[in-house]
Amino acid sequence: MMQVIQAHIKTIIAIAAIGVFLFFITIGSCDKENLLAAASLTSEADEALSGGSATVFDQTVNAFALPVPGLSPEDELLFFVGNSFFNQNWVQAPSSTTARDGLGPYFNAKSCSGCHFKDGRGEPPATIGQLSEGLIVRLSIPGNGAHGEPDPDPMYGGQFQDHAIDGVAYEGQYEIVYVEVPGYYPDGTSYSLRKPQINFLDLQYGAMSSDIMYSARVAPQMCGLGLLEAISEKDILAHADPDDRNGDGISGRANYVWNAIENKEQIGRFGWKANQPTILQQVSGAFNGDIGITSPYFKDQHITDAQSAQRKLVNGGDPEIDNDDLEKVHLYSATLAVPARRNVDDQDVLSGKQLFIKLGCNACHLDKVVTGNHPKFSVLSNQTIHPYTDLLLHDMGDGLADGRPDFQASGSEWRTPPLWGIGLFKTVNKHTYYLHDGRARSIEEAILWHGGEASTAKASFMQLSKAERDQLLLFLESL
Ligand code: HEC
Ligand code: HEC
Ligand SMILES: [Ca+2]
Ligand SMILES: [Ca+2]
Ligand SMILES: [Ca+2]
Repeated sequence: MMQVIQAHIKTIIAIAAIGVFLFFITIGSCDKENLLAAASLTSEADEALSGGSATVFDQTVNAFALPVPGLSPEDELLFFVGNSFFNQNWVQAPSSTTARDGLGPYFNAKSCSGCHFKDGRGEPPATIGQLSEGLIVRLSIPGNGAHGEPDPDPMYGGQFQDHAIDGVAYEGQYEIVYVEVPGYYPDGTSYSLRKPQINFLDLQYGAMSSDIMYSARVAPQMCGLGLLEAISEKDILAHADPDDRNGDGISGRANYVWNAIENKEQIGRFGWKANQPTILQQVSGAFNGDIGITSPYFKDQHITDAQSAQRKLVNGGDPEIDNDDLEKVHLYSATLAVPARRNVDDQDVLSGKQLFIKLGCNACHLDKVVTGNHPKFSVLSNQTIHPYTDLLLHDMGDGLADGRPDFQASGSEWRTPPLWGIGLFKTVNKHTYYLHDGRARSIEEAILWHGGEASTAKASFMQLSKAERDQLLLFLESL
């Protein structure tokens, strides 16, 4: 009996000793130098499930292209028909293929997937005059329309189309030229950022307004959009801090934009400046502006009064895509699943995750959000997701400013983009261009462009050791 008790006491002492040992290791790890030597870190339960149960485990070129698991068989069928509408090229009317004629007269690409290739991230053009692989240039002049929308250029409208159907002159061409801006980390490591400059060329309809403002934007990855739509307005606003009352230098605010389909003002969620309230309006707007296809919601061809000669051209029907087919593309766009994270248990990835929080990146790139009720797809409701966005606008400083307000977003404000999937562009899209206009050639460059409200986070990133910076980047690659 005595021996048993003694044995127990020995065990207790041993456990206590291990406890004290671990305690000191933990204390030590708060010290920056010791981060690498930290005791083994563990991932949270379900950490890999970025989209909750709307997550898929494909890591191939199809990682962004799959439906959320658990759709009804009818919806799954609509998803695949929607997918073919998303991929197919529209053709000039008149044509024997009446289901997909009506391209243009002005356009940037012939299909959605021309820009959202494999539902992934678009890229800036490599050569002048090529069909867009994801970049569009929005235009406006100072002032606002009746619903707070940007005022279009009288001649070229709200978007610059560098393509047109046979017999019509395109609006013009553009080139993007880059200037290298070198810099150094405090530890002496050098880097270089490329600053883009757009030049309009060969304008076919006269000069643009002298006070023209323009904004180049690449196509975002399409995954998880329905989940973002399912987040309640209340939960978005809970993170807004327009007057920075908590004094952390970060003052996210919602964009309020016009829902032209339901005739009401609403929080914007989609697009780089959160200038679109719903997936349906974004999709209909894309058909209209990017491809030249009219729909029940955008009944007019995307041409300005100054271009009204084109109204007499043959169109592809009235409207060119009907409600049924539009709904299929809408369903498709709302039910693309989110790819699961990779390497969540890797010690460097886990250290990188700790750094992400320590640097305050998650003040804007929220790591955990719970969706509300999705009116149509219950699989998207009440999901714990890791989108790494607050869907709010932040002033990102002069370096990233486009100088073109969009509804209530100023010329230097951008919506925090979701970071889910950003480690897969290389696989899906064969490039690693980041930020609104694809100027960053790597995730590292994207961080180095942060300014304004994110200045402190950027400065703290720069203060890290090279090994720590690599850990943070490994974490971001795992998203
Ligand atoms: C010419 C290139 C191009 C084409 C073609 C195109 N898009 Fe886009 N798409 C973009 C760009 C650029 C944005 C970001 C727009 C902005 O920020 O103002 C975008 C944004 C979106 C978004 C919002 C994504 C988000 O994360 O906020 C959706 C949804 C979308 N597009 C769907 C479509 C659909 C559906 C089609 C086909 C009807 C289509 N797009 C065609 C370039 C394109
Ligand atoms: C004040 C809010 C804020 C903070 C803090 C912040 N970001 Fe961002 N982040 C943004 C916004 C807004 C953009 C988009 C800017 C643009 O495209 O011009 C962005 C873009 C990015 C991108 C590129 C995403 C893409 O899809 O192209 C990455 C990567 C990123 N941030 C990582 C980080 C990291 C890492 C940190 C911490 C060191 C951080 N961010 C801190 C707001 C923030
Ligand atoms: Ca048309
Ligand atoms: Ca135009
Ligand atoms: Ca604040």
